[in-house]
Amino acid sequence: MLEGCTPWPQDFVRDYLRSGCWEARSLAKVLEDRARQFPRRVFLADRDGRLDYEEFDRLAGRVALGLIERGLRPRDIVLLQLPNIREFAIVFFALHKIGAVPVMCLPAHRHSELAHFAQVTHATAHFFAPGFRGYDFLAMAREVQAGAPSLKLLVATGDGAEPGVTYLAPLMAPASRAADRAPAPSGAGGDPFDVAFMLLSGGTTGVPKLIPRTHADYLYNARMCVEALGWTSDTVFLAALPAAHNFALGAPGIVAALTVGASVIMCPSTDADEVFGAIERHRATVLPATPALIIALFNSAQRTRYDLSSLRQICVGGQRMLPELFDRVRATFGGALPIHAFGMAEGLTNLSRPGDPLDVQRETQGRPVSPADEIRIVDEQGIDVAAGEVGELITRGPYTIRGYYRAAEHNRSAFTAEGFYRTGDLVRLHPSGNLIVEGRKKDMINRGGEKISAEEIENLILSHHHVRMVAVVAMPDPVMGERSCAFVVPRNGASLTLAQLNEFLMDKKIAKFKLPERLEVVDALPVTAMGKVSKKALRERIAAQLGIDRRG
Ligand code: OOB
Repeated sequence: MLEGCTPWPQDFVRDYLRSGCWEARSLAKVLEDRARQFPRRVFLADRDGRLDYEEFDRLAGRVALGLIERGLRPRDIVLLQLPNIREFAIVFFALHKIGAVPVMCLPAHRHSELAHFAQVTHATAHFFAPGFRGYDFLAMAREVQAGAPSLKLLVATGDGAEPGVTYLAPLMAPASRAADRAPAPSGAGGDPFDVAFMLLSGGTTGVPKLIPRTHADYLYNARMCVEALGWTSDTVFLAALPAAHNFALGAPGIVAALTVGASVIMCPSTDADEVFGAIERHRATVLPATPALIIALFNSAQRTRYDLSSLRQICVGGQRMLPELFDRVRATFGGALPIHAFGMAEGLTNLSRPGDPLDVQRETQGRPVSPADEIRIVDEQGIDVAAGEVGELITRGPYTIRGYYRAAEHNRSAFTAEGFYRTGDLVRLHPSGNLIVEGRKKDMINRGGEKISAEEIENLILSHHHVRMVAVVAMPDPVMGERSCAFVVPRNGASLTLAQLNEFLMDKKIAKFKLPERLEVVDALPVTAMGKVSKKALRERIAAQLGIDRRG
């Protein structure tokens, strides 16, 4: 396995191979197989049209050849930062044909995150869409490159003549018939049991952690999602949430669709009109969404203008879907079934099952997709709680990582000695065998499914010279579930406003969703009996304060 990763122990490897969880096939190989099996079936559609499996595979092959010509090599690590457009999937599979390893960056990431990923991985290339949402990604890419000498290649979507930039459009164009007949690099470049790509952790630490996922583990994860949800080659999956996120990428997502020869619609925006329009135009059957997105879609005046009757399943995850929201989804989207998706980039995916009794589907966050997933619910001492009691969910299995990339020290606390991943989620086992998420231990803000590490933002705020102490906590929000609130103790006599604080944080060039949305300036922070800052007391204080603000 790639240096810096933690392999599964040999006896587990043998078990996962023997039981058929892991197959010796890479992502590129699965694509090539599907292209042979379903050449004329649509794999991918977006605003620019449709690509069948064969065409798509050919395009990915051409791009792979072009990238090899420009110096990309097997096992190179690259930053993939593309929105939900066809190029996202084409480049993703082109990289797999080469055997290169993408880091799945979000379009929301900025210099600070990208520079960190480049520095940790020694990435050799950065893929981006120059003008996406009016932001100058090229300027950012150049700035990141200036500080990260390993980044030799900048690759932009479209066409252009900027010096030092490779453009994708010419790589996708047929060079000549002969070139297309030349053997495109095949999946041979990717060892099925080695790292295929790196996802990013929601984050509880000072800097985001990288999550190495192998071909075999991810394909198994995706296949089990397909099985749990009963997808077939007729499934039409609409990716409107960022495709680089595990939820839309494979759990269940684009890679899950690929395993059964289904179709994927790439939708670059979560704007209600765009999402509804894409559902209607492509007769989408499955929509993954966060509760925040579902609420925004409900609230859109446009909803009744579109024909949404093709929808069969609405997978809701990233945050807990309350039973009331489940009911509204059922009542509103003409017969589509809400599915709870309680997953994590580290691996474990829990889904509710269409065949379960309705009250179980409504009230629980589903159960693991694989019988080989081991889950335990433990107390502070690591001892299993009594059936039905709340405790921390810990897990290991054939698609849950054994360690973050190059993070030996953090891994010692994030995993148990037996290799269980400590999810930080507080759950309870329902008599049906499904899980109910009751809360979490980890120090993170879950803003509409986007995760913000309190520690990361606190460290940045502490570098402001007006700040003596800080604690960032979640405050309740009816749409986003949570938003972040910073409690600041200023230095003697200093003052600070939210606008000043956020201007300071924007200078640090971080993703915008991480900015605090409220600032409370206080004289002191409450502490626990152990002398630690009591975030619980702060969460309660801000929740009470918001209750007062909203009422009056
Ligand atoms: C998904 O993945 P991540 O890595 O962004 O975040 C994982 C964390 C979980 O540990 C949990 O705290 C929370 O997000 N979460 C949920 C949830 N789904 C995720 N909490 C309550 N209910 C749910 N349904 O968010 C993710 C990955 C794959 C599929 C779906 C979500």
